[in-house]
Amino acid sequence: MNKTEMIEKAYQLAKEQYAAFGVDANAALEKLNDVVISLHCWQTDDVGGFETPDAELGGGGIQVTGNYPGKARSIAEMRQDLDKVLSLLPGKQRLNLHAIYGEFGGKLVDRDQIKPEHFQGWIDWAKKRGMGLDFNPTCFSHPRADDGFTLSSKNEETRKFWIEHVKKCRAIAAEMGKQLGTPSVDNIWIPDGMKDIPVDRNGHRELLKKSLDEIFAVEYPKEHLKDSVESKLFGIGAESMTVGSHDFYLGYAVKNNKLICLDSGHFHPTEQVGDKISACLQFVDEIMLHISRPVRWDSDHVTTLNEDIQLIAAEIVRNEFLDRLNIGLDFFDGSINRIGAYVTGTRAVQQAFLIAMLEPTELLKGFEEKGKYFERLAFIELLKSKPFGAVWDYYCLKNNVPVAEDYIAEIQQYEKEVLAKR
Ligand code: RNT
Ligand code: ZN
Repeated sequence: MNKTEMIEKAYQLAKEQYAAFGVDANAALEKLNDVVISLHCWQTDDVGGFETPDAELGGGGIQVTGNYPGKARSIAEMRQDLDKVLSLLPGKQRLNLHAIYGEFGGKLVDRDQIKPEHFQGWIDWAKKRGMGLDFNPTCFSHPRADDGFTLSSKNEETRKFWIEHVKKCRAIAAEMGKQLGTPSVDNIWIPDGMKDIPVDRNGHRELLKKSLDEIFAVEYPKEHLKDSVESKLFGIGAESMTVGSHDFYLGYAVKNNKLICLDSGHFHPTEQVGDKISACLQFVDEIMLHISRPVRWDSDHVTTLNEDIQLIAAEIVRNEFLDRLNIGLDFFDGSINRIGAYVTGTRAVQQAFLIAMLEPTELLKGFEEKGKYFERLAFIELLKSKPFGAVWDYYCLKNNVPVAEDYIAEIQQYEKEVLAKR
């Protein structure tokens, strides 16, 4: 039997096992095509951006560790890397850009001066690939953010500067959405917070609210732009207070009809983003997700197929929430092959969705509603050993992307031929 025959045979057997629970594996694979993941561009270069030749991530309470060779040094290299990543992923993706990844033509264009023209190259790039784009203001790695405050700064000049930046970002994102025919999510995250016990929490939160109100006073068509706000519990060097906490932004999003962005690394370790989805969706229309993996003090390890991610996917699939979720990733690891980080992390999230789609939800719900909690638990455990891997392999085969471990060799080859020469 050759490899293809083996994959097909394994799939047929797996299909029968799922059918015994009333699950149609073919239908699950069909549905998996609706899971569109927005790839965060910043894993290509450790959140450096290309405003200046030597730009690096600085401050903002986030960090990239590691110095693995092969980091993208230009937008051309970044695009080459992204194309490699896309070639190794089944299904559909979008691209999530940060403002520091504009094409500024070697000139220093300050953040309050950026324009859609600086991103036209990206729009054309995405159009050619049939992809949508998402966007993010960059309110860090800048002298005006060095004191730890941006939109909630008590320095009026600083605050105005960042308001202008975020306004420009919304205009850029709206233009992306307009040209690409799919709304662009513009996600606002700011690092504002304090290392040590603050006294005027309220003052900063009033300022942040005021800044956001001013930013959102400009209206754009919904078909072009969706605004989202991202909360955080704490950052490195901002351990005692984050101005944009979850309470703050959830309140803001509900009151002002915005999207709430839930980053899985931004909560207390015992909280689960999967649990928050159905809570938030009672009150907001849509959610933006930053799927990541928190490990101790770091919120941004490469995603793996862990229980947190599986709960997120299960909650979305069980409730048919896919069209209300904008799924993005947010991890940055400079200590391993960066292309490998993308592909492993994205495939893990896709697998979580596949597992969710192979769940006999009605059966489990039936146990739950009858109070048969032992049976519910037993089935949840049983499902863990069902052959979802065979279904996944078949999906990759049908999508003409490397199956199972084959993608590893492709990345090793790319490292040898491209990355090692940088
Ligand atoms: C930071 C936030 C934010 C950033 C990116 C680079 O804690 O998660 O989303 O990771 O904007
Ligand atoms: Zn995030």
